[in-house]
Amino acid sequence: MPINPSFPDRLRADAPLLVAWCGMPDPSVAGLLAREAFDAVVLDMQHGSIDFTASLQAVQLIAAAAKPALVRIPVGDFATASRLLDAGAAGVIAPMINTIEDARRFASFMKFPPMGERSWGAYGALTLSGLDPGDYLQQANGLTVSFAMVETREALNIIDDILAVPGIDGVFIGPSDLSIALSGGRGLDPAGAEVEKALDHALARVKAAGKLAAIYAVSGARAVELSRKGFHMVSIGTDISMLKAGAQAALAAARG
Ligand code: 3PY
Ligand code: MG
Repeated sequence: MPINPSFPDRLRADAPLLVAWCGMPDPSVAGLLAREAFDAVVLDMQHGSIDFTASLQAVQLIAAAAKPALVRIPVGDFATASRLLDAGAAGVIAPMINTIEDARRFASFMKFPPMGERSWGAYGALTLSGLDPGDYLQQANGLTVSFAMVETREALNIIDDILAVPGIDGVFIGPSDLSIALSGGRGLDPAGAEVEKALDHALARVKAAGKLAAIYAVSGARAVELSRKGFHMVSIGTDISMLKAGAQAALAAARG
C-alpha cells in the first residue's frame, strides 16, 4: 500500500510547505503546534533544548495530528538521523554540511542499500506508515527526505557537488550562519543583501539539479518573500519567538 501523498510528494506540490520550528524541551509544544495550520513540524536538536526522548514522543504527537515530523540533528550526529527515521520522522535536516564527505556520510545513514547503509530497525516508522517490513524497505528511501544544510562559504562553493550526492534530497539554507560566514563574523543579517544573493544562487543550483530547496525564515513576513522565490519548504520563527510574540501582543492589547 503506497503512502499517498508521501512527504516528498507534498514538498513537490505547488504551494511551499510552511513549517513550525520547535526547540522547547516538552514534546507537547510540538504536538500543539502540529494542530495549528502548519504543514509540518521541525524538532531542533541542534540549537533547541529538545532531547532524543522528547523528540521520539514529539514524532508521535505530530503524527497524531496527521503532519510530517522533521528533525534537525546536532552537527555530525548522523546515527541519530537513522534512529529518528526509525521512529517515524519524515525528514532530517543535517547542519553544517561543508564537505562532500559530510554529505556522503549523512546520506549513508539516511538511505537503505544500495543507495546508503541505513541499518534495519524501523519499528516506529512501520507502525506509523502501516507498511509491512518488505514494503517499507523498498519504499523508505523515497518516503524520507534528507536535507543538507548549506550555511557556510565552503558549502556554497561545492553546492553542485553536495546536490550530486545520491541520497541527498535537497538543501536547507541557514541564513543566519550564512550571514556570519559571508561577513567574516562581522554581523548577523539573515535577510541582508549578501545572503539574498547567495540564497538566490543556491536556489537556482537546486532547481537545476531537480532537488528540493528549503530555508529558515525569521518571521512570517520573511516567509512570504522566501515562498515567492520558489522554495519548497519554509520554516517560520521558533516556538520561543511565537510564545514571546503572543505574550507581547496580549500584554499590549491588555494595556491599551
Ligand atoms: C541558520 O540560519 O543558520 C540556521 O541554522 C537556521 O536556524
Ligand atoms: Mg545555522
